[in-house]
Amino acid sequence: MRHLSRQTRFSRQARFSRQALAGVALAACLAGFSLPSQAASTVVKVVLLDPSVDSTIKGMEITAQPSTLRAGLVTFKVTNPSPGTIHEMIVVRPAADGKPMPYDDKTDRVNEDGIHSMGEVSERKPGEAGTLSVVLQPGSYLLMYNIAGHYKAGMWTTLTVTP
Ligand SMILES: [Cu+2]
Repeated sequence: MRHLSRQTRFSRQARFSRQALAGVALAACLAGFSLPSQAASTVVKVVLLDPSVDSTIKGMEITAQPSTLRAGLVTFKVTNPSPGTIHEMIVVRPAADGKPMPYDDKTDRVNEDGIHSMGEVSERKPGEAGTLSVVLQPGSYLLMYNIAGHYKAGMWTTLTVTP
């Protein structure tokens, strides 16, 4: 039942997109120019969170909006609203076999030699922001922090890129 309603919603969205696209194409024709072959980059807003930002947060968190997006050029706009803690964001392509990130207990960090990093916004000070633009192919990605202890405290989230 739930599956059916999700499918219905999807086909509605697909229909809407086609109509919207037709409208844009018509507007472009009327204005006398053609559509660019590549869509503009998708913006993903990323917020780095810990209990000093919101006391309901137990460990550490990272939020991404949207968390599902189309393949192509993606621009991550990362903010660290924490009043006292440095945070960062690394975009990682997880192993295809679903193995967990290789962890080094001595440094309390993910071993970056053992992961496929697509780029990062490194070590933002409290209140700082940063931007990363990267071309993402369809697949699953992790957004994570790798400052000592942060990944283990829950500072990661998933990103789904569709064709
Ligand atoms: Cu962090």
